[in-house]
Amino acid sequence: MEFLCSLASIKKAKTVLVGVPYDGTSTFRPGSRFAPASIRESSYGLESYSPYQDKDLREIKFFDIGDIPLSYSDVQLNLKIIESFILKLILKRKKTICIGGEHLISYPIVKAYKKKYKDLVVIHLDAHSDLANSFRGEKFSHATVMRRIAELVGFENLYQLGIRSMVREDRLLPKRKDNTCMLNLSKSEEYLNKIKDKPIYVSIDLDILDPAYFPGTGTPEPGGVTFKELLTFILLLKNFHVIGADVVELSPHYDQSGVSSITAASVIRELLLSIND
Ligand SMILES: [Mn+2]
Repeated sequence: MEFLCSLASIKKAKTVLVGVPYDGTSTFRPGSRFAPASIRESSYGLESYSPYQDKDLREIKFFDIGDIPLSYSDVQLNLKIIESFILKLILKRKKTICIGGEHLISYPIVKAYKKKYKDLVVIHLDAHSDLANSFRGEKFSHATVMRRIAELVGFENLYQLGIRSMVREDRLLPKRKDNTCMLNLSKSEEYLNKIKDKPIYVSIDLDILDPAYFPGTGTPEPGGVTFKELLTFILLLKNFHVIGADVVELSPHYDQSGVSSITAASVIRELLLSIND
């Protein structure tokens, strides 16, 4: 099953939706590997028209390519598979929106983008800073992913929004005082205006949302933003040069109501409509 209103082929698509069903390093509560299928299914409960943007999915050209075939046991192998899959799409001049999976998937994706865009900037929305140098002995984990990404693009090119779970030492890392908006999304516009001439990659960990709106996730954290606050951020993106994005960390089975999957599908609909041009 493909996402609502996907084109039948990749040829004319500007944006490609890619499922990355990997949760191999999830420590607390795994299950995000089930997110891509759940989001696609939930997309059929939505209308294709967005009243927020006065745009319709039928008016834009995107293609849902399905899931990347992955191994479940070998982290490094999976990172390589994801990177080369995404790089091929970038070289075909496609934007990608990847559906996780856990947050570690952002690392190989950003690595692929960095090969084409030397001045790449990453905007990271999350409840968690994900800045640990290693986590339970592992360098590559959902809890270290932004540290690895910062090493790739430079701390000065990593902006973080909505962070409300971290260790004090994270604040001492380079540029964290200037480039981190704690607790909410209030600095979105300020940050975007600083980087308006640069290619921007956006990584959205859905646990930025308050668990009241989004309980279906592995590491829920109280005190989050509302869906409308996240939407305001997504709508801003249409004025900037966003070259790719990911939406990660839905674990559908922790929300029996199914609202979390529908929320994730809504976020993807709005992202598709906002960044497709
Ligand atoms: Mn998180």
